[in-house]
Amino acid sequence: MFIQRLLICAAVVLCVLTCLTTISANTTTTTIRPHIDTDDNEYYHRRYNSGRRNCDTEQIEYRLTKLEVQLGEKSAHLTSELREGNRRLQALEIQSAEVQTSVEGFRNEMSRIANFGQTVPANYYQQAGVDKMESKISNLVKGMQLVVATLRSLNSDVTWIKKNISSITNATDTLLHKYNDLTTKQFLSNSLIDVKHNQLYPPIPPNIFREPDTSNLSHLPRNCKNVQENGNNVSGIYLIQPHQSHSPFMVLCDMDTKDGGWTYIHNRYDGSQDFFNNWHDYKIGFGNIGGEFWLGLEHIYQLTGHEVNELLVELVDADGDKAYAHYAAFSIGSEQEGYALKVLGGYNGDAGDSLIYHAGSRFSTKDFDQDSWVEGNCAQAHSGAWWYRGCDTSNLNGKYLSGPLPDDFLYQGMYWAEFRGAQYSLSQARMMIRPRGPNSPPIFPEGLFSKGN
Ligand SMILES: [Ca+2]
Repeated sequence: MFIQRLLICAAVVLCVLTCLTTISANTTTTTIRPHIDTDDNEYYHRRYNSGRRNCDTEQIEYRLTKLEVQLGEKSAHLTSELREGNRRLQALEIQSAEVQTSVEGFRNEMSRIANFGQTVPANYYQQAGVDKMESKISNLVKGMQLVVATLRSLNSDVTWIKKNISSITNATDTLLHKYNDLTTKQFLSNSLIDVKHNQLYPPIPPNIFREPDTSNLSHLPRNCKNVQENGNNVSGIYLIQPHQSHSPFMVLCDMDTKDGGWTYIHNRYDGSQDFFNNWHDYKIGFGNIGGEFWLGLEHIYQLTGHEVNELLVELVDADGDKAYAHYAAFSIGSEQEGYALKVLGGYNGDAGDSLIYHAGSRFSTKDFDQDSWVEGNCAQAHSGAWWYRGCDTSNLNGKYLSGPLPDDFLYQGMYWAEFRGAQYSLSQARMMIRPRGPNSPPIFPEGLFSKGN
């Protein structure tokens, strides 16, 4: 009996071991293979039918294994579904944002259309098809989407520009602050003129100035008026010596015009003399006293620097028509003062006043720029030498061309703006001076100093 029971237990143990071995092998297979198909069932049935062991646990293990496989399948499927769901969710979020934007644009556009509808005739919508309207609305929504995108971009640009403006404002403030410490271009230009002048003409020490030696004064006339006063009433060339001159020199005197006694300082009538000369020539004078000439700035200063003179300018155009400009007061400064036109006033005449613009200006030549034109040299630009300012309304030492000029010769000729203009070259010009006398016209207009009385 015991042996029989022992054999039964041994058979059961053997059966269990066999089943465990089978389950182990089967589990490995199902883990690798994703599906338990019909062949597998047949395989298990064959193993089950062909086995001589009848064990219920085999079926249980089979079902557990099948459930495990199915569970794995479901898990993999759910994972895949979860990933797909996430992907769709992200896509939906994007689409949602786009739709929201479109809706906003659509609302705005509908509002605009509604407003527009109030202004159109009632039969407008009847005439226009619904499809057409929908198409239009669709296009408008797309347009609005584009506008919204553009606005966002613009907003970004505006932010960037604001930052730049802020930066520029700060930089400008800094520059303005520094600008107060800078000298102006005009100041530098004037300083340069003074430096150039001082290099050419160093200031004279005070102890060099001396009173004229009256004990050794020349008995020569001091000017043409003095010649006339000495009884010479014939126009011509005379030898004179102003008090301020260390040596005598020849001058041309006019004893006929306006009571005579005029000393020529400038004479042109045929273009035989070149007047486009340098500073040294204009200082000491050039040309032929018996023909065309410039008396010289130093001589003019000797004649006018210590007593106020009258100035008479006489002009003749290419047709022989004459005009004159008379100034009751005329005087120029010394070489140290740049031979500036220091005194000028009391104009009368029929040529017009084309010199008063130059009052106070220094004399400039092509090689010595003392004008107030910062960027250039008037003497070079207008082919002359004059009391240029910035630049001129007269240019009597300009080119001798005689008559009307082409456009590119504007300001180039021997011209007097008030008489024939600046695009013209006169045929004759002369400038004469004479010390003021008791019969000279008043320097200032009558009543100028009597207004307060
Ligand atoms: Ca200049």
